[in-house]
Amino acid sequence: MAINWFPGHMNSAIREIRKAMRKADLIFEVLDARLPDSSENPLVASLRGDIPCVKILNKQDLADPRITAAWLDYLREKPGVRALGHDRSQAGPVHKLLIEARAVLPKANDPSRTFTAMIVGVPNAGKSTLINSLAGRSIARTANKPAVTRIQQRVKLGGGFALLDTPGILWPKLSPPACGFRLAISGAIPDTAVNYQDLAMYAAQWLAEDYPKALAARYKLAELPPTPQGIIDAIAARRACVRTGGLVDYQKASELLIREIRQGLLGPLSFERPPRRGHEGRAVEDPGERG
Ligand SMILES: Nc1nc2c(ncn2[C@@H]2O[C@H](COP(=O)(O)OP(=O)(O)OP(=O)(O)O)[C@@H](O)[C@H]2O)c(=O)[nH]1
Ligand SMILES: [Mg+2]
Repeated sequence: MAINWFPGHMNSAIREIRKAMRKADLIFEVLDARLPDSSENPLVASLRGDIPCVKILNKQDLADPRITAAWLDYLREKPGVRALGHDRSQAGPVHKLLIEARAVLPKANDPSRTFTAMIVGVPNAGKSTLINSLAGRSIARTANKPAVTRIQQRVKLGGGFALLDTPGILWPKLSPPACGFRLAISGAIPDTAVNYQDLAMYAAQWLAEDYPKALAARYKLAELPPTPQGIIDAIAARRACVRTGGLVDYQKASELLIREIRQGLLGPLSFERPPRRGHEGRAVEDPGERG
């Protein structure tokens, strides 16, 4: 079943973002490095017009570094786009992000100006954590669940910058369905709006195709069962997700698999790959190296 989550507060958050964007000098668009395509909100592109934008592939510690590098190459080919990888271990006020920001700002060296950089992205992408890293202190509230920031918060940095934290926003229809599944597995959609058993089936299929060795190693499976259902059964057996009477506890096994993916316990994983350019410049599927 397709996943969608567009609660009322998001509509008002979008209205506020639209209003504040008129005064922004720069957008930091926080994408999840594991899913740079699915976490790219189409509303941001339509709202920002020609305001300079730096795309930040955040949580790169959880993503496959080879694929993140390929995404960065792919994004940098787009006209006017700057892109860089980031994760929360990189702290401090004098930061490569601000160097990137200056590079895209006209009049960046005008000492009389304070530039406002607006930070936007899907829920739980790490926007508030990024603000805290840039500020070098804990100003914005963060937590490992979606929709923590509910109102905009302006934070003044030294060096001519102010940052505007914003609530995470999604869009009304998450399509294709894989986009909704990837966002949900990443943690951008709250537990109450997802069915963990559906997520686990999707994840088992994806991991068997893209990361069979990591999957087999984590759950000590000598051989991977040929179906997603078989994989969940095998994980359940390994981790004692069994009810009295020997019935498989699918909910428990599904939650365990999704939680361990989110925590990076299967190793760094990328949920999607950039399209590769074919001879005529058309995007073709990148078979890449899998395993
Ligand atoms: N592994 C990892 N986790 C991160 C990183 N950045 C943030 N997080 C974690 O992701 C969770 C969400 O971080 P927040 O900064 O609250 O995310 P947000 O985008 O502000 O979320 P909303 O305000 O709900 O939209 C927290 O548990 C952070 O510690 C990162 O680079 N790597
Ligand atoms: Mg936040």
